[in-house]
Amino acid sequence: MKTQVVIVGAGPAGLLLGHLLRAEGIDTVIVERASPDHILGRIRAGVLERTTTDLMDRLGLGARMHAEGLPHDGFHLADGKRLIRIDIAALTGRHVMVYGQTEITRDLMAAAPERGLPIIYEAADVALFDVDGDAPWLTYGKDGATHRIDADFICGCDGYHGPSRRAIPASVATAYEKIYPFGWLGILADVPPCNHELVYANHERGFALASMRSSTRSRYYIQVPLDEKLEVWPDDRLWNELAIRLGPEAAAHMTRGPALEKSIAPLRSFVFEPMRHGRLMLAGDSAHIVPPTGAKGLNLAASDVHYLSDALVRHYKGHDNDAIAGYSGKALARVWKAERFSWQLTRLMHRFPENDAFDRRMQVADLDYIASSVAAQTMIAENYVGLPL
Ligand code: FAS
Ligand code: PHB
Repeated sequence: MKTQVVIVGAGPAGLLLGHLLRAEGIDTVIVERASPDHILGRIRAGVLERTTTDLMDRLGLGARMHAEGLPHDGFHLADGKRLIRIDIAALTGRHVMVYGQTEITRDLMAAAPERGLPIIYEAADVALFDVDGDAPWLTYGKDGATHRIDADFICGCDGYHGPSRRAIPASVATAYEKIYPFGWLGILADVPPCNHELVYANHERGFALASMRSSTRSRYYIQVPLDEKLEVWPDDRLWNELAIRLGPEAAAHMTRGPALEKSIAPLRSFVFEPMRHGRLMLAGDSAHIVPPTGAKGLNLAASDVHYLSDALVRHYKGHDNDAIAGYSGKALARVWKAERFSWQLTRLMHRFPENDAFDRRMQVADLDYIASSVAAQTMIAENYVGLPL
């Protein structure tokens, strides 16, 4: 098969990019390892920046998001005693949209057939070739045969564990990584949220987050040791711990219920440079990972795709090759600012094993300062809603 752009990965980055290119008449194929059900079974992000919702609107695929999503004008930081509201609407003039990544993925997958965006699911052993030439190609296995796709460009949207990043020679690449000494244990339950907005809590016992997917479905997280096993967290123990860590105000309104899903995710900060090598471009988690504390992961994938689709359209429509050459630098400038915010909020809100009493007092003083300073709250708010593109 020959096409203009072949995309590896049908997560949010690959699906958004594929739709944006097809909307401009650029021939595009997506090659995805998993089945649609497996992709939709992954519970991930929940908070969308305007960057992401604007892309869905630009594609004319935002109707369900606006009908079922929850616009939020603020969120809370908690220190075990009180809630500190960050009024993002008053401080930035913007809001965020609470609408699960699963639903974004569902909307994009459903629209692919009618928009001429072929997605090859259950494609095994994807391998990339000649990415530094001007005729890259890839192979994959399906139905007992090996298939080849030749393209002008390959876009690696295959997440942290995909093959695309590894097709860039180590001699030209630099990877930056910080692995946090804890993970997040998440629970999804069909119970109403304990608060109408998100609550990020730093408690003596550790971090907790009260989030949601709708007015009847809640998503909660607690910080757990890296080697924690799900088996030691039956639902009752988890609900009790959430009530303690989120503080009395949130706990008073907490409804308990059986877990629909429970999982532990490790936390890391990771950036891979460059995000382009020859005719291979990386977007989303294939190039960077943030701890979910700042709700940036999915939204960074969207901003990468905003820049990358623009560069590819300029290449094909305006014969402007500078845009392709400039993609990596442009995307990384925004990536590093989101990495900073996510790292800063993670340090502020979590208990690190090496933290001593002084470190704890610094966190408490930090939260106290934020509670009293519009400037401090504005810094947090403008990063949370998403910095300008
Ligand atoms: P994705 O990982 O979503 O998609 C990559 C796609 O490539 C997948 O469908 C995968 O099957 C496919 N693929 C991989 N290898 C392949 C191969 N060899 N061949 C073909 N296809 C291949 N972000 C937040 O903002 N908030 C959160 O709460 C949050 N929670 C998260 C929890 C977990 C457990 C994880 C892993 C991530 C979480 N994230 C969160 C971040 C997450 O939302 C990502 O930022 C987002 O999925 C990025 O989208 P993609 O870049 O498309 O990568
Ligand atoms: C979620 O709802 O899954 C969520 C929300 C905000 C975050 C992380 C996760 O910062």
